Amino acid sequence: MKRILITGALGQIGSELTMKLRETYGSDNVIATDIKMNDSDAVISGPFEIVNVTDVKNMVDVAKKYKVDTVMHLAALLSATAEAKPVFAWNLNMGGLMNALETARELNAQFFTPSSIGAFGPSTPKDNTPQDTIMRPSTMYGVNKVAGELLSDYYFQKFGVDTRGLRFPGLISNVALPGGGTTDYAVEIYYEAVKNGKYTSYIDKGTYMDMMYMPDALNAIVDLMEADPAKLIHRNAFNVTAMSFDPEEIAAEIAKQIPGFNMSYDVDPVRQQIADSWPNSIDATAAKEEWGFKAEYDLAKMTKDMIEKLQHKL
Ligand code: AKB
Repeated sequence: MKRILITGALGQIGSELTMKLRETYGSDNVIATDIKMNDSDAVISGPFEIVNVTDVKNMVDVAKKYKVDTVMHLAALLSATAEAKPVFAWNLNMGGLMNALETARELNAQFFTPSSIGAFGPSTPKDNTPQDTIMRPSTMYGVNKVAGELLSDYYFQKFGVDTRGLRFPGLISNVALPGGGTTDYAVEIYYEAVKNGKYTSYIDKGTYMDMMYMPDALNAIVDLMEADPAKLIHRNAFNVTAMSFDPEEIAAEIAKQIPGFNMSYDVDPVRQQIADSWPNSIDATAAKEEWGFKAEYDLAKMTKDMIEKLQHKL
């Protein structure tokens, strides 16, 4: 049985991961933390603490209080926000990661943190991007993610911390909204389709990016953390993906469920440039071979589920 501390527990991944881990390992064994508090399920369904990830003492004290054996560090700025506030992003993303790794080292805990397709850059092969390839990102977020992968490897090699990570594509969910990402359009489009029957995309047609539905992302985290360490060659971090589409393809799929759905474009140059620097599609073979990664949702199955859930919720 694990005893897990999660940072960024009220974010897009954290809100759902907290609930999934509480179902799997028991409510009292999952300590949700964030910089703020609200009345969401992640706060009321088990232990919750305010933790500022830039304060290592704060994080270590909470980890010791609950005697955790696993740290899952999710608190970070996403790509578009990081591009707008690069110095703040460096301090939060790298400082927070360093503190979380130190917490794991001090408690001899297993460690997870997400990397991203943002770790790749313009000189990376764009199609079927390999696990091991050129990584020279052109965004602050990407620089943080590559450095984070290397730092996590360093903590494994130097201090024996059991660090593991995933290069997530855009994650699509219907519980908590993402904020400040480049792939967020693929979440917003569902909300706008259900509410108003139309959407104006800030990403241009023909721009392909990898995506994954949140249930597959949560399963991937649990499966990777449970994987036999002897079989892991890569650790930080594995390419994972479930689909790759452009705005036209997701719009066409939504139109099958919401007839008359209308898509227009008002391209945001900053986020478009970020998207253009990322792969069209990545290769998840290493994750499949080393720990059995699989995704159940393709674009059609995800779209059906998203629309059904949002029609109940909105
Ligand atoms: C973003 O768009 O910044 C994130 C990501 C792909 O890492 N969703």
